[in-house]
Amino acid sequence: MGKSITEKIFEKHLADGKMNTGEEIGLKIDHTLTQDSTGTMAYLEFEAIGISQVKTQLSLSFVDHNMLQNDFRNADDHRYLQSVAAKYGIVFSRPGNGICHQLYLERFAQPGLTLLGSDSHTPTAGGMGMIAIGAGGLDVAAAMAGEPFYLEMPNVYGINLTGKLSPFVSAKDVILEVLRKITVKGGVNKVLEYFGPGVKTLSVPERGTITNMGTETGATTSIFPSDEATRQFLASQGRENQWSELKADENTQYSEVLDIDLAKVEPLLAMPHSPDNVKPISELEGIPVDQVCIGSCTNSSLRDLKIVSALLKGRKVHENLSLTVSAGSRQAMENLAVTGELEPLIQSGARILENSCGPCIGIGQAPTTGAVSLRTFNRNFKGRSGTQDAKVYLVSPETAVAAALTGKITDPRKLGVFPEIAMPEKFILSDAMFIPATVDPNAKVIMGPNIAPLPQFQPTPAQLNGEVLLKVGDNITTDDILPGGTDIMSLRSNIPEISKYIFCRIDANFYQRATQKHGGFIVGAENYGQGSSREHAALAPKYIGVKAVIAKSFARIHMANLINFGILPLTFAAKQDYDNIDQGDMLELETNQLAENLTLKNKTKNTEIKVNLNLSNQEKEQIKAGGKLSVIKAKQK
Ligand code: MIC
Ligand code: SF4
Repeated sequence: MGKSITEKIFEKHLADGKMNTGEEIGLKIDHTLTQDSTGTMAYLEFEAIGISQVKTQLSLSFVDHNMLQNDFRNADDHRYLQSVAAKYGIVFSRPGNGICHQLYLERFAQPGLTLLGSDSHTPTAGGMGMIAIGAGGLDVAAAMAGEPFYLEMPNVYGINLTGKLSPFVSAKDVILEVLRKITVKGGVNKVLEYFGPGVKTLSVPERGTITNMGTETGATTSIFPSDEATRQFLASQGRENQWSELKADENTQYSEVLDIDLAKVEPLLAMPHSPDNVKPISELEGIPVDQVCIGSCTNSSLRDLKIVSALLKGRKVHENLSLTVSAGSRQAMENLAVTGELEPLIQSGARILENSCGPCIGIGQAPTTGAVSLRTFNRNFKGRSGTQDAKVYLVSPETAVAAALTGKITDPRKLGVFPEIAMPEKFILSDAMFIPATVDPNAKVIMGPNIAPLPQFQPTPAQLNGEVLLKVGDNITTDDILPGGTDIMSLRSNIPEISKYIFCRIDANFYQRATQKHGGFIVGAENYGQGSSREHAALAPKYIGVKAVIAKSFARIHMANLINFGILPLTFAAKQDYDNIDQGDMLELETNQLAENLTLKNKTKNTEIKVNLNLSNQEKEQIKAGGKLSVIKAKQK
């Protein structure tokens, strides 16, 4: 049987285990990346491991999320990150340089390598033919210390692309089509591997849009072959020597295959409040729009900005609507400026924002009350924009411009002739905002007053007792557990303070109740913890005494984060038992050496519920120790 690209890269990087689907394997990690809002914690953890420099080929630290400097906190975090980078051999991307995934794709991604990033959209680099995986900060810290990254060997799910996209239909519509078909949990424990004759019609940044948002299916990662288009992109970035060809063998057997004829893909939108709530534009045309935001790690490449510029040229943004544009990188912005393509944006009335995540994570540009906001981003969870009752739709750049010009949801194919855009053979390279890696044992790490010490946890006791502090439904996101937005995100390096906001948008009294009861249990349903990689959504609950989460199923990264901090991720043996447990019930669990089948006593209802705990031996060791950090520390000694 032939091998998929995924298997080929996994095989080359296999550090532990056997590549049998569902079994735990350890992968050697070549590159790591962090961004500021997960990075401060990752580097506090890395420092706690106690080694003198990173052991990876390349580690990068980006600042792109917490960009507002309303007070000292974010600025202090940036300074901390820069000082850590200078000490331990990490490349530092200065604030203002751009969004980690876009910058990484342009300047560092290389076919055949592995990347672990403390951000869930790290799979963007799969567009370059890499295995790029999102993980919690502690897993990235461990990888920087040379530890393999452990994961369940995923199924390799093939997506066969044929045909060619029609004018005004773009890569975003392709991934929305995938989401429409497989939903926000259809990718769990799978790598989405693209193949087929349609692949060559897509450039690397377009592939990056698709692999970026593969994250929304819950996939471990997504990957494209490395081919002539990859070579061309690397050449345009002055990195042709880093190219190598990568393709699946002819007779590869994927676990399943999804066929997509690119010629048949239409402009699509993901309706509020889930990325898989996808509808064709024909069903939604005419809805008045209040805001349009173009950018984010999904749609901010030079290709996307050029299309936006060409479509806006000579036209004005509708007077009832605000249009924002944020480039993914300084490089994209500079290349747009030198060809005169920035000017049409300015003249149209677009509000040009900094090269950063910005409105995507509620850092500025919150929509008006009840607004309809069309965004080229990847997530539209309720409240994520900063306005609880805003209705956020996810769209392509082409659909975004059509709405910006007409003031309502409009099929972009009505904009006339699709403009030709020319991509540069050689980009103007703009690397001045990267500070190269240095190792200086004497360098001082500078910590501001908002950076609190890492909490220490006790080993997990043999019996867990407590109340069900909260019962929630399906698809609870990490934004629900610990929201984004300016105020809360400035507390990312301060666990005692940020823990006050756990579940604050779902239940304003949660923190008070949980701390009064000295912690307890959370009950979730399907796909608990979908969305981001933020380990704070596990670390902060642990800090206030959450002992276990009992759910019907978990999202991959969040489950790993729970284990990393010693919270038991239990699944109902029979899903209907979800109905036999209520908020306020008193529970008791004999952890029984963390066996696979456990019995949960519901003391309030006087019943017993069977639950499962699927942990590898090393995960058991970590849970017993009260978290992964002490286990890694001991190993490094
Ligand atoms: C997101 O898009 O939700 C974030 C903000 O980029 C997160 C990381 C974080 O919470 O800091 C992610 O996707 O992992
Ligand atoms: Fe930033 Fe949004 Fe991408 Fe997250 S999804 S990395 S917040 S641009």
